Amino acid sequence: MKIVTFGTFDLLHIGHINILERCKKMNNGDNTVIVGISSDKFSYEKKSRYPYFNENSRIKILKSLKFVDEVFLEESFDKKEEYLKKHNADVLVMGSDWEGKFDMYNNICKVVYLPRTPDISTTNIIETINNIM
Ligand code: C2G
Repeated sequence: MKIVTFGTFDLLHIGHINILERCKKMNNGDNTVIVGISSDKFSYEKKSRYPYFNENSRIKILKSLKFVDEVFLEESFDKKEEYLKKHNADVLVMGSDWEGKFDMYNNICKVVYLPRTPDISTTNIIETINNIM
């Protein structure tokens, strides 16, 4: 199956790896995992701050992972339909923080929300390190 997922994937952590691993292994398959990585500009629009690592670094990091087969830049929410069609997605996977938000794409592919890994996020890492320094 072709699995498409989206995210910023800044300061890569275990929560990111867990969701990518579950995409790869979903339905006991050896799926093709295609990741739409938020561009720096799109990340700023979502979170009012730029990612710590720029989009070229984040693309290179994600491409080097064994659970990831392809990456592309996600430039806006509005282009999701275009991206899903272009990549012939069978499944759109997102973490449960996005529960229900992408149900409108059920006519293009299956939409699945997976539980987030508890107690870790990029924001949390930045805040913790800021408090130490
Ligand atoms: N994630 C997770 N567990 C965590 C942290 C993140 O499962 N502890 C998942 C998120 O739910 C998401 C993916 O990892 O599916 C990437 O997380 P982010 O980089 O925070 O992605 P985000 O900025 O929410 O971008 O169009 C959708 C967006 O581009 C999603």
